[in-house]
Amino acid sequence: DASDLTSVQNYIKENYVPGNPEYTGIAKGKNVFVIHLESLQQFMIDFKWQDEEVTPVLNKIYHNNNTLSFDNFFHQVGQGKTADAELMLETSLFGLPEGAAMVTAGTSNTWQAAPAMLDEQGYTTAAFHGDVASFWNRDNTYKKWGYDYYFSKSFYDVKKGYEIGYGMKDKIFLQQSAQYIEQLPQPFYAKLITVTNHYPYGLDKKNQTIEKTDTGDSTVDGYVQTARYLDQAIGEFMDWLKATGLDKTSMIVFYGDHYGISSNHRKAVAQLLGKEKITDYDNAQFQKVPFMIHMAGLTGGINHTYVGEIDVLPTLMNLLGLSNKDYIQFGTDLLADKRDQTVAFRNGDFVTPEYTKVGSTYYSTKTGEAVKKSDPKIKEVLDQLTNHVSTELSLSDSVINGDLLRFYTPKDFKKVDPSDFSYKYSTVLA
Ligand code: GP9
Ligand code: MN
Repeated sequence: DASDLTSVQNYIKENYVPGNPEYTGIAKGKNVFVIHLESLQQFMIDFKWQDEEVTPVLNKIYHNNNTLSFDNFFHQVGQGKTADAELMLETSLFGLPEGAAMVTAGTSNTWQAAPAMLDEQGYTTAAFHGDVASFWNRDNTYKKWGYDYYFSKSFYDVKKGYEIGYGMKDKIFLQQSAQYIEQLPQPFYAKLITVTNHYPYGLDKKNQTIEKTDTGDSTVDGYVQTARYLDQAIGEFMDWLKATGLDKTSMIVFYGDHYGISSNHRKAVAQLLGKEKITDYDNAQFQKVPFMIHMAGLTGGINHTYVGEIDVLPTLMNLLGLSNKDYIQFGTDLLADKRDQTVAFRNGDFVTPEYTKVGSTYYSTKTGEAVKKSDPKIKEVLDQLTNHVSTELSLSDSVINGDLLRFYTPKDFKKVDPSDFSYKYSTVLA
């Protein structure tokens, strides 16, 4: 009930770290693109297979002077995979320990999500995805998050051979999305969800532009091919942004939603990384995904802070000049100076610059060696971190399970009425 909210609010207040003032408002009024890089892991960045970069376009963006890149950014998803990533990015709440909150609570709950906040700032908000509208209950959840538009499969011209796996092939999807983006009143917030680089990483012959890897693990070896295809699709999209001039007026955010290669494929991963084997520690470090913010005029660089998906929304809010002080959010501005660097995984494990927890074992993050809990000083630190993570996760769960945001509306936030939105093709034509 409403009293549960008090413990959440106390926790949020105690742990609150304001956004980095040097970045406050530097993207104010800009268009925002959030580009979802399906299943793309950080190890693909600068990775070479047979002397060729797999993702040359993203590598260039990663090293660009106008890109803030992160090389210790972790995904934090649970069973909800893509849906958990979307939820964290749009609300700074964790996905649930089981199932996908977008499915179980997306329709019924009250949310304070990015689209609704930006709507208040005069933004047009739109999500784009080449799968059916109902997947992960997006059609209902997006209405509750305040998206003005949701362009799903029925908005696209889908010919034979245009689809693979869960939806339209990324190049065709992004090409056709352009016609809608061009019509959005500016400034806009546009989320584009790619899908071709998705398990089991199948791709039609004519789009294969790099050899498969040779680990012999059939679900791993196609990964470089679909990752390359995704990379080319991004390249075409960036060219289009340049041609339209949108590259000058937009902030472009890229993120990998979760691992592409699960821990069932350690032997193959060891081979790809040139390691003898993949330990539990290695597997935890392997959960890094790309996160990059690209904008004309931005002073870029590679930031090594330990961060995760939960931290994206507070970061974007600060860049856009919005304070998150009144909001119930579990993340912290990625760029904040004195931030806590404990990255919680959904199962209660965590990574910090010092320690990595996997199950009941703790490792030194620097060396990968197991840490002995027999030293009482170390034990105290580890217990404290473990408690902190489980408290954070369970408070976030209580927000979603108790639908607690219905009891509290931040000032400046206008409640969302989902009946304001209808994601029908006919209403866009009109
Ligand atoms: C389908 C897609 C896939 O619409 O976004 O979700 P995932 O399987 O990655 O969770
Ligand atoms: Mn996904």
